[in-house]
Amino acid sequence: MYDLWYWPGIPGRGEFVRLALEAGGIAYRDRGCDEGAEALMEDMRSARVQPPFAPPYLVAGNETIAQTANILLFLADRHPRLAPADRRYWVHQLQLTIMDATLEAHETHHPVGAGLYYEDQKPEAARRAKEFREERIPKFLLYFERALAHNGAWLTGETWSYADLSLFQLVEGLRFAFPRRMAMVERDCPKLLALRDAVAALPELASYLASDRRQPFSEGLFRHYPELDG
Ligand SMILES: N[C@@H](CCC(=O)N[C@@H](CS)C(=O)NCC(=O)O)C(=O)O
Repeated sequence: MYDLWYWPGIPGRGEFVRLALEAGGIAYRDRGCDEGAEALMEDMRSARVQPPFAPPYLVAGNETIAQTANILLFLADRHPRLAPADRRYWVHQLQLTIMDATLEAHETHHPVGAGLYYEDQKPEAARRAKEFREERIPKFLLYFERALAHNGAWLTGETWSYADLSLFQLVEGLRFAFPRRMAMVERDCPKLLALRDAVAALPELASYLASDRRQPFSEGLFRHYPELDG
């Protein structure tokens, strides 16, 4: 049994871990969602030999593992279904790239400081978002499209790995935040869209995706400010 700690009420980076746990049929407790933000902050303050810097983090017995891509790598070591052993570094490489894209998406609305309000950095956000949607979204998505062209329906070929699940979540987040731009870019990414649809249709995820445990987008990493889209 694992304990996942992440902020309640938003999918955020916790969702990349949740999707892997859910699709892998791995038992876990969603402690932040179940017990709230106060409990999360209290747990963060507790004395640990290997403290996490920020959520999400996973507690597995005596070990606490943080950094989203690191958590997924850790899980795949213990649950081989999550990534083929002979392509573990490829899957990790993809995951790190997905996390880069995710951070850049966050920086479109918080380009100056994560601790400041969006309202205090709107001109910088407008500049940053323009570059992100015109240059970076196509560059990231066409990279994944190219990766799929060399591998097949999934990023490792025959079946899904945790990177496919995370890529689904990235597309969902970008669609939420930048619907107008995504409608344009998606035309050039048929394989990526097929992967997105295949993850959405996975029997392993059906009950989770239909449940209220799946947090809707709102605040957090992916935010929809119409003035930042276009
Ligand atoms: N690189 C880390 C980033 C972790 C992170 O920034 N977590 C956010 C929530 S999504 C947070 O609560 N950060 C607090 C902080 O940076 O002070 C990861 O991929 O897990």
